[in-house]
Amino acid sequence: MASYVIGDLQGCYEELQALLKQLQYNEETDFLWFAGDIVNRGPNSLACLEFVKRLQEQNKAQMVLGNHDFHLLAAYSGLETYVSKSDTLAEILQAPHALDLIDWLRHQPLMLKHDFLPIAMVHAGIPPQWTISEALSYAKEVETVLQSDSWKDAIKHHLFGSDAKTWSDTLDGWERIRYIVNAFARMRYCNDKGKLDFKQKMSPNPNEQTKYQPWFSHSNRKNKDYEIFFGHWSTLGALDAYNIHSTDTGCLWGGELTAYCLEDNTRHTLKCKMNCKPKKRS
Ligand SMILES: [Mn+2]
Repeated sequence: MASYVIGDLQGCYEELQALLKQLQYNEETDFLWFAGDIVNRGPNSLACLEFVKRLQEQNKAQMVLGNHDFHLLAAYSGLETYVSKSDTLAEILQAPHALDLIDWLRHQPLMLKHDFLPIAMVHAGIPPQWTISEALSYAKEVETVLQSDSWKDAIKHHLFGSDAKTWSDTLDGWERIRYIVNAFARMRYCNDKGKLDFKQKMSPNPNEQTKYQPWFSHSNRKNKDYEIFFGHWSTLGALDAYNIHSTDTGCLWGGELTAYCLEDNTRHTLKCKMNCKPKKRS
C-alpha cells in the first residue's frame, strides 16, 4: 500500500496514466492525493476530471481546489471575464454530464489534513500567520460558500479579485472570503504578515532580500509543525525544505509530472510527452 501526492495535472491525462504505470499503481490498495489544478490549458481536462472524480467517489483519492479548478467553476457559472483563449475547458462545459462534474467539483475542499500524520495539502500555500487548525477553519468558510445554493452568484460577483491582499482576524464579508481563496489557490509570495504579492511568479532569487518572500520561508510561520504539500508554483521546481514539498514540476510546460510517495519520501517523475507549452502562465 502506498500514498502518492500528484502535482498539477492541468489536463495532462496521458502523462498521469504513464506515471501511474511507472509507479505500478494499484487502484485497490494505493491512495492518491491531487494537489489541484486538475483541469485547463492542457489537452485532456475532461479525462483528468473524470478520473479524479471516480477515484474520489470510491474513497481512493482526494483533491484540493486550485485556481484553474475555480476558473472552471467560474466559466460554468457564466463569468465570461475570466474565460481566456488559452482555456481548454470547452469539452467539460459542453459535456452532457457537465452539471454532474461541476456539482462534484464544487464540493471538493481547499485544504486537506492527513488522518493521523502531521501532513497537510493545499494548492498554493498557507499564510505564515495561520496555524493549521485556523487554516482548516478558514478553508471551511469558502467551502460552505461553494456548496451553498447561491454558489453561482458568489462566484460571479464576489469570489475573484486581487484586492484582498491583507489578512486580519477581523476581516469580514466577501473581502475575507476573497483573501482566503487567494491564499489557498493563488499565493506564491507574501510578507511576514501574510500580505500577498501577485506580481512575482518566478522562483525566488536567493541574492535578493525583499519583504515579500515565498510564503513558506518566513521565520515566524505558524504552520511549520505540519509537512505541507502544494502545487501551483511550476517555476519553483522540486523543493523539499522548510518542512514543505512542492509538487508542480511543470508537466504542462514541457517539464515533469511528479508523484511524491508519503511512505518512503521519494519523488517519482515522468517527463511530459506533449510539450503543450501554452502561452500564458497563471
Ligand atoms: Mn495553480
